[in-house]
Amino acid sequence: MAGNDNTFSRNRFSLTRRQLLTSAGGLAAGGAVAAALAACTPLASPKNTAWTPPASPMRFPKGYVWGAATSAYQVEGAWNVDGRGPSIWDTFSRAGGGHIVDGSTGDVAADHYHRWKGDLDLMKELGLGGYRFSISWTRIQPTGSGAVNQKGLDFYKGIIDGLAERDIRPAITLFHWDLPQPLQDAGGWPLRDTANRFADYADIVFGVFGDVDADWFTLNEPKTLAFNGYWYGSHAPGIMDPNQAAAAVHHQLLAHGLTVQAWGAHGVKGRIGPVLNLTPVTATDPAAAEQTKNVDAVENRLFLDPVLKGSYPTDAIGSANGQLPADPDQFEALVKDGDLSTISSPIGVLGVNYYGVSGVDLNGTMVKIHKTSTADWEQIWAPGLYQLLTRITKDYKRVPLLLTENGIPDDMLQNGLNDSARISYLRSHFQQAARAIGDGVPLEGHYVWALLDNFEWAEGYTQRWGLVHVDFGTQKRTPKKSFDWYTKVIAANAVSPV
Ligand code: GCO
Repeated sequence: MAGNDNTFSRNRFSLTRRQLLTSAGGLAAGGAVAAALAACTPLASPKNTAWTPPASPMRFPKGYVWGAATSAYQVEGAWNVDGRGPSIWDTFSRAGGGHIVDGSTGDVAADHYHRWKGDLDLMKELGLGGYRFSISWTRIQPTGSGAVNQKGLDFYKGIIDGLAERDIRPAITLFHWDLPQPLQDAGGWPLRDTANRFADYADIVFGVFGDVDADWFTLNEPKTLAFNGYWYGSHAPGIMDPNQAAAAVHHQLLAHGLTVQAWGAHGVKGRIGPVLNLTPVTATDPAAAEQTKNVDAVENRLFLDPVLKGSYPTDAIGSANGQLPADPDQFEALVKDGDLSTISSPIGVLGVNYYGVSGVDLNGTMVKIHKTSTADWEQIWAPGLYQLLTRITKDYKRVPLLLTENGIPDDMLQNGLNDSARISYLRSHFQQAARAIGDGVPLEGHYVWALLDNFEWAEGYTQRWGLVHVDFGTQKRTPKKSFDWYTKVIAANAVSPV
């Protein structure tokens, strides 16, 4: 396990972390990053940069789902209550050693486990059409296999029924990174059997909730778990091995495919798909085209191609600049006959998490080309959303899209509740979403990350992403200014220019 208390290791796909891993110079490469930052200019196409929003409000199609999202470990707390078993995030956060910047854990988080009724009322007040949450595997199967914990099922039944009473459509994610610890002890996602264990767990959930008309999501951001968890070591389980990361990619995708099949076999209502975080990338130097193509393969096509085309890109894994530096032969050996047809089982919806763009330099390092939010990996560039949505629609078979996450943490310079930076961010991204719909993208909804301030993984409680402020001492909820603004957007089903 890595003892990560330096600034590099906390980032999701930080320029520094990537530089550290891909350059022989290691830490000394910091100077090169600074030089790249100083030298680079955005090369986004004029079509993307020239567009300006119309002076009148942009309207959304009838039935467009305005949502907000959370995930189990980040909000629930109650880590050892009612039979819940330990996940890799309990182990990772409780281990100390600088894994979490403020030394915190998700033991209590936003105490949503005990306060969910009030939180559902807040959603109603906001006017949400959809709420995306995740089910904690270890509440349902405390050890990740075998016995089912009825109290865990009851908790989610309460939420599902509560949403129905308030006329809010559930978007249910089966897995948001909280792998049962016993399964990690057995090898975790680099082990093929974990995909089968996941399919068994999904089978239990579908058996109980098969009549719930929802947008079902298999796994959240398999990329982040594989890379941050098994390559950079900055997230649970804190491993630093690109070969394990590559294996974790394949086995999570296999788990996704098996789950889509289980969903079909149960005749579950609604539709199902994965949630992928995707990132448009741009060369910062005309000579960096190949490197940029490699980074695009690692960041985007490694996930989109198997799910939507039934094949892996050939340029994602290898030793060239910008590639995932795992052994391509070892990776190929993991992919058994039939795996790709399982992974590409037809889906009814694709969840897309959008947090921004990145430049790529000659080293194949992801570098900064736009201002970041308080989260240093998040380069804010709303036209990138349009670029991404139109690209998915053009390059892949047509599938309904939901933006399953999009948001920023509070600006350090703004006092908590007066979050006008979040309003500007959301406005510009809603506008680009409307623009994409106007150009024929089948985008059907937009979930803001997040409903509540919560446990932001390795950043602990130092970044607040919520529409609702949470005082973690008293658990008092206070809507921020963005909450009121979003209420008006939802009521009008339109986003105004100012
Ligand atoms: C992710 C996760 C969320 C994060 C959010 C902000 O996309 O990383 O789905 O759990 O909290 O993205 O980093």
